[in-house]
Amino acid sequence: MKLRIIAHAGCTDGYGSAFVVKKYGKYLIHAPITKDDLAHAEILPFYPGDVQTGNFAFTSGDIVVDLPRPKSDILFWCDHHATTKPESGEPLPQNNYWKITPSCTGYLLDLAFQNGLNATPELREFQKVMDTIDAAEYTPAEIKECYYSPSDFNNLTALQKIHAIGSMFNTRDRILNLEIFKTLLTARLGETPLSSPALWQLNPLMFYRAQLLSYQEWRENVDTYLVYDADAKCVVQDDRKTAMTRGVADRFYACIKFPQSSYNLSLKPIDPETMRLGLGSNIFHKERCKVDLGKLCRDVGKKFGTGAGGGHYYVGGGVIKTENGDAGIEYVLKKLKEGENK
Ligand SMILES: [Mn+2]
Repeated sequence: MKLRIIAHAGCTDGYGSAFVVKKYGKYLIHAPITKDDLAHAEILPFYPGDVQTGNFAFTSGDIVVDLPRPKSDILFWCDHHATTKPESGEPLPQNNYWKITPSCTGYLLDLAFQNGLNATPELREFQKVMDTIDAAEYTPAEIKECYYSPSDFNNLTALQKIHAIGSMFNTRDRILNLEIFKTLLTARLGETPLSSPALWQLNPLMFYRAQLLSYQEWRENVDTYLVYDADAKCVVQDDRKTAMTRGVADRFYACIKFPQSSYNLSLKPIDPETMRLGLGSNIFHKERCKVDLGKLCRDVGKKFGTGAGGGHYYVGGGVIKTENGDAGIEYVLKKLKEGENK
């Protein structure tokens, strides 16, 4: 059977999810598929909007993970985003899974464990760090370890190792990122990415060293225009205010620089017509988050874009039209302020 694994592009959890279905699919997919089918599955990195717009023709051999559920029948679907919750009353068909969990990778591993996969210490460790990364459950010390230079590159923790792998498909070149994402999943897979020889031969440390320098460069540039809106308790990063974006975005910098904040909002031009709006809560103070940010982003995508938007309670994103940039920011800040006064 011709299989395709369609996973969340540019996302470490998307990568981890694709890894788990490819390696342990026989514990997950109830269908007559062989090890060979899985080993030869084509890898397609997609963004959530690619599924939501409905322009892609899915087939009955498609495995979709960490992404919204396609409208047509596919082989297997698993997701953990609040905004992709299936309508209530509609029972999910076989091989379809949805639940709010810290990471989709961790959810898939739990399903595989239930079906007889032996939960080895390495698999457990992989699951734990994927949950930390995707649910942003880092301690401030872990953020320092993963986003600033580690004291010892030769003795990375499991968390740092996964960051090093993620750095390979988070360069400034989108096409290269997609190619690396596919290549990492096409090579022979070890027990987990932490110990896959083919992957570590590609020298993730080289990418990670560069990424950490790129984070630093980005932080220095963003310092010139990152502002704090005290009324909305929100840090605002409007990339239209910089002539040139430099380095690679450190998505938790706002929480480090403005510890008093509850939220952070970013607006990034994608092309002349569209911009990406990202919204997150302060990861060290999630208790301050009074608004369902995934839902708000879904509204924003519908109201100011062409419909792409969603996420989790504590973090979300969406695509808006360039001409709606100011209105999108204003709307979000207004909703955050209303949340404070509720
Ligand atoms: Mn995820």
